[in-house]
Amino acid sequence: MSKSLPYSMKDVHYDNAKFRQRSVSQVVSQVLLTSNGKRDCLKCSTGKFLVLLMICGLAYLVLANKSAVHPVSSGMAKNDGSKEGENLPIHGSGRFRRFWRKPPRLPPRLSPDEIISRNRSIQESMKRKEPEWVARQQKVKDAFIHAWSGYKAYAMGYDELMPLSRRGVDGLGGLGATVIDALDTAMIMGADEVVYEAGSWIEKHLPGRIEGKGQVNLFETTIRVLGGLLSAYHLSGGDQGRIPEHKGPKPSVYLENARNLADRLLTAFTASPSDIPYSDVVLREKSAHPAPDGLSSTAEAATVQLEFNYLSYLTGDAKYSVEAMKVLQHIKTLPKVEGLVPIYINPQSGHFSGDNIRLGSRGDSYYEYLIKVWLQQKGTNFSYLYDMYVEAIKGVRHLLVRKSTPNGLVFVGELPYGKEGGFSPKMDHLVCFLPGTLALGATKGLTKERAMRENLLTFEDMENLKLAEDLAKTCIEMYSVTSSGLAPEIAYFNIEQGDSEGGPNGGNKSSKYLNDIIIKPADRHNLLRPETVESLFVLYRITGDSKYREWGWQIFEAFEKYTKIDSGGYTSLDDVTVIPPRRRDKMETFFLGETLKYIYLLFSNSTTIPLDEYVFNTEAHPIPVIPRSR
Ligand code: DMJ
Repeated sequence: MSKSLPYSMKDVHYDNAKFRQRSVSQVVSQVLLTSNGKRDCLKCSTGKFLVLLMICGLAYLVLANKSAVHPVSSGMAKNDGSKEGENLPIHGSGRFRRFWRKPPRLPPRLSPDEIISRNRSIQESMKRKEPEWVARQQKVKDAFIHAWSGYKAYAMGYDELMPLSRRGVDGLGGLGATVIDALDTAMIMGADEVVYEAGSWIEKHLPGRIEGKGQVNLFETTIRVLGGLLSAYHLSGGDQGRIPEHKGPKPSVYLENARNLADRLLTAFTASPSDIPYSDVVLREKSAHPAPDGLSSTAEAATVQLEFNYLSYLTGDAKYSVEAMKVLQHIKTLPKVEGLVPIYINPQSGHFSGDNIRLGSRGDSYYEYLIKVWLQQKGTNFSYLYDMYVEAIKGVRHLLVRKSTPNGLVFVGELPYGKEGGFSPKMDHLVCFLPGTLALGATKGLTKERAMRENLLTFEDMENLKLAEDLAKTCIEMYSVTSSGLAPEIAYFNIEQGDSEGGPNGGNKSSKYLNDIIIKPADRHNLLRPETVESLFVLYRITGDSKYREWGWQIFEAFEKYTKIDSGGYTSLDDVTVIPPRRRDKMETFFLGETLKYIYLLFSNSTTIPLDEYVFNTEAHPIPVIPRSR
């Protein structure tokens, strides 16, 4: 398989930004050497000589023009901290140094294409007035209340609802995961009754569950339950959050439960002989053990730090943060493949296991937390996380990003046998978290406009933002390509020249990408996952482009049409390529915790959970950025 299509600068239309970073000499020679005469001229040595002569002549003219360079006044020099000796007039060889030195980097500007598309978006959103988005947002809130009503009627206190058989099931250890995952969504939406019901259940039942339940998975329990409790504590005003008025118990109830739970989860770290925690904890015994195959998922071990750090901040007890951060400090020291890591790690040895590299299951949120933990700890000494993130994304672009044929969708594939093995054009829906993470990493939560105005974006940031937008488009096409308008769990992308397998049976025949996206029979299910709407939300906040809102609405409508159950709740599907799609009888907790929350926020204004003040944990629980002063 060809490896000749890495996603790199040549695919990015930011010539404007590239150009603005070049020195005068580079610009002059580029102009000369890219003119029409280039080919003919360079064929003969006289031509080459003439071109050189022109460059030298131009250089001389520029230098002659700049011969009188005035020093800055010493007063100013002191103000900006420079030494007096540095302010001597520039003479002789100094002129040359000045000439060859790169000019100060100017802020990248929007390309003409971007300006046109932005203006179009603004006009479109003017057409669709804000009240319409408010009405749509209300529909999302109604959907949330419908989901909750099914859960409350048939599964209250269970982890998940089985909406078709109208009963509950404990798939996550029995802590009532849906109650806790849904709570902060209800707070954000102002669904007071749900806040009251969920809050009261937590106050009454959760302490007993934490003390009495058996085995839970460290990662799932941290991101859903611990994350949900911490966010509820903050949003209910526990640490002067933004929504001080709420129904339900005192905020301290959430923090006490969080602490009690985390004290037990900590055994996963302390029982392990390395810095990598065991995957499972037995809550009532306060003990921990490895998974049956002895391995931890890399993403799981590296996706608990936001939650443990915030708990340490709130309680003043450093032990949670210390244990969790050891994982990332340890992974920093391990050999990687251009910043990319295998999806398994051995808690006995502390080393990676196998060569399988992917940004889908078991790999995904490792990359997400590198940048988010750094953002959470802004201003402190965690710059190694930012460096790891930057290196990893370079690796993603170089080794994993390709374009499909015939229509050039940009996608992220896998290296199941490492860098030396073959490339697999497989992309899990889970990878659709990446556009949002890339956009966040580029602007650090600011709008693109502001980041550009303040000259905060490097060329690489621009490149990552462009990749984010391309990947978001691919993710939305994974929905549009099926008959139901809902994405499959996994898609393969056509990278062969010539005919493909002809797209999914029962695919949406109006999709231009039928030949680019292949959906295998075993991968046609949909678990109501949030990753695409998560990225649409982040990209909308950052770019202001209303197409992301329109795409989110399309997805919401498809959920409404095919997954809503009249008696209450929404269900996962078995096959998104047939109409009507076969149904699966499960409402995952993240449908309330993440999917509906992100769609709701997509239609909200940017002051609701601003992206430069909060980081969302991987289960969409907003956690405030830790203030610098403490
Ligand atoms: C969620 O539990 C989290 O987003 C996790 O990081 C990945 N999988 C699910 C949602 O799909």
